[in-house]
Amino acid sequence: MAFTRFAPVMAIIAPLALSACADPAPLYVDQAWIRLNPNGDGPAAGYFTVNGGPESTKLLRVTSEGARRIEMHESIDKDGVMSMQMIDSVDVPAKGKVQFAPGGKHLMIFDINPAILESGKMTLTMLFSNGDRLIVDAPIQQGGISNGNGHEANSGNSSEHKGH
Ligand SMILES: [Cu+2]
Repeated sequence: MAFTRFAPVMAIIAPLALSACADPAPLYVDQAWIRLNPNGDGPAAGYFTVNGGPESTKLLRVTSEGARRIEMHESIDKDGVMSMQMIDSVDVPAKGKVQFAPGGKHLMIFDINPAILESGKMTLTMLFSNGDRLIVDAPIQQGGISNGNGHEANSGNSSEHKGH
């Protein structure tokens, strides 16, 4: 009796295991984080690494319910003067790595929802030209200045002090 019950289950598991072995590494995003603007209300910056899948694709857009607007930018050093320009899309080569990092490509994140700031992380949705839609949680880091940073930072500090 037991054998006849288990037999159909085994038949289902075997093909799944085979196809998992044959799959190459998929497109994925890691090392995502957000740095708040040290100047209080200015836009925050977002950084992450895109790891290319078996085929090349393009990152088209990053969105979040936690912010009003997100743009992709690239910092450029022109004769020693740093500036940045908006970029429409970013090529992600097959099996390649594309880094959004300080001093280079980055997200500019405008008007983060205060509830998201409190939660300490923001969920980003990344749309690619191959139809992939990746959802990534990015921890939010303060901009490196702990004082005079607006009420969100202050309320965070006071709740910490309650613990003492
Ligand atoms: Cu920018």
